Amino acid sequence: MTYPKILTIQDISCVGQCSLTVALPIITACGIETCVLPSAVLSTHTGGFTGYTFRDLTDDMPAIKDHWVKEGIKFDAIYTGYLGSTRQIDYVADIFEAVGAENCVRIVDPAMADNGKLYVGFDAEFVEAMKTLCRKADYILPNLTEACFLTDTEYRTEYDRAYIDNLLEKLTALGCKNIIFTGISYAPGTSGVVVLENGVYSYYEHVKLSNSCHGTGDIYASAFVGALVRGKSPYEAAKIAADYTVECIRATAQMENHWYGAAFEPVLGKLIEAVTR
Ligand code: PXL
Repeated sequence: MTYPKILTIQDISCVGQCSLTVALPIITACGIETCVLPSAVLSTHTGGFTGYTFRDLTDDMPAIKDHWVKEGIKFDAIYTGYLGSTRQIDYVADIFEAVGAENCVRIVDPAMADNGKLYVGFDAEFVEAMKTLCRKADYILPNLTEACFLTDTEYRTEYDRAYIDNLLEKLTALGCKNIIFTGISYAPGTSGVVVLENGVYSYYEHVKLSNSCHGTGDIYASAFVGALVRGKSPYEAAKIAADYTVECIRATAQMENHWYGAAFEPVLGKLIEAVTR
């Protein structure tokens, strides 16, 4: 059995079922050694809580990288999510170069926006820096809002295939290689994921549940990374991640007052089954 080692760089939101508290268990459950570099520590995520603490860890990054280089530590994949500052993006680009093993797969989730808006704390300068990181990735996983910010395109809630194709063309022109474009709905009651692999378009449609949950982008990206690193094709990994995310949203709908995240734990078994099949 191959035993890949990956590095994920994103924040620790101590409470809130997102970023590292989602990525670490999900990727680990896929049978992959998962190393972490926390970009920041927050008491909760920023989507709906107020008064949260925020400890930016940007200044710790160069020394952590230097230590890994000294130890000869290399990763088979590097996956980035929510990053704590614009300056941090330069350090992450450096980490991509310094500790990527031969054939290292670099996956960037440009986690910075949803529902037409940037998350609290992000600005145009951050978006510009994120464009440069996306160019360095083998896979990016934007939602519709993030794709619009990355391409300076107007965000629409109603759209057609031509609108999505235009976004894909602009992302490709920006230098993005393979694009896993989540939450794309062409018909009422359904949603789906567009996979643009080496310029070839495919689409996996799935049911759209009425309750949307915070943090599903992180669940999706983590499951995609887990399946991809386990050797699934990009399309198969995109499908596995979509089916798993739908199960998480369904499980959350059974719960009262669970507004801040999605219950990914009770259905982890289904993901393990899908990646090991
Ligand atoms: O799920 C994305 C995310 C990650 N980390 C923090 C966030 C968010 C979204 O709001 O606030 C801290």
